[in-house]
Amino acid sequence: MTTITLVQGDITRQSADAVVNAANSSLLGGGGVDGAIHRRGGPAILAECRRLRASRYGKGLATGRAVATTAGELDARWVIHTVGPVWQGPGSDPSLLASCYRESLRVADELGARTVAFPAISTGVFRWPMEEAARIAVETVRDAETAVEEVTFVLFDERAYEAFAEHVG
Ligand code: AR6
Repeated sequence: MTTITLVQGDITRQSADAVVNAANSSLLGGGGVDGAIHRRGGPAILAECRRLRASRYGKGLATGRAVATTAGELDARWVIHTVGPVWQGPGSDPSLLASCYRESLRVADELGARTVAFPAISTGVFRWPMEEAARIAVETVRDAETAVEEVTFVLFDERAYEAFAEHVG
């Protein structure tokens, strides 16, 4: 059983075996969580992302997929980069958002990570409504077959925290 914990705060201050980054397919950085992780984690993360782009991920990382790098100076062993889907309006297919959580946990299992911190993927720049994104995140983690013992959702503000709390009993 995976324990689900909620924390309000900055994911770059979280200790975990693996911290998940809400990246984009370029893997070369951006704003939001991505910018914060690269800033605090230092240049080793970007250097490894560039190597991934020069090798296995020449076309970038597809939406819904995940890949790991060093966590640089973060208090973690790995950053798992995943690419959330951009909200396309009502009726948007939630399967790629669910896939981000499932694939990140699959990568965590491959690495042997037992504790994983997630942000609320796609709920910032990618505009996914928080309430629905929270439900998808919690249900997907709850249903995942994984050896990860603790998943911590690190929510930036109170609204996000409350949205996740609705689904974590
Ligand atoms: N810690 C925890 N949560 C945070 C932090 C932080 N330091 N900073 C922002 N959030 P976003 P996305 C929250 O935009 O929607 C980037 O440019 C934020 O309030 O980081 O998946 C990438 O390069 C929101 O609730 O990710 C991509 O291009 C949530 O984290 C694109 O944004 C996710 O917001 C990805 O967009």
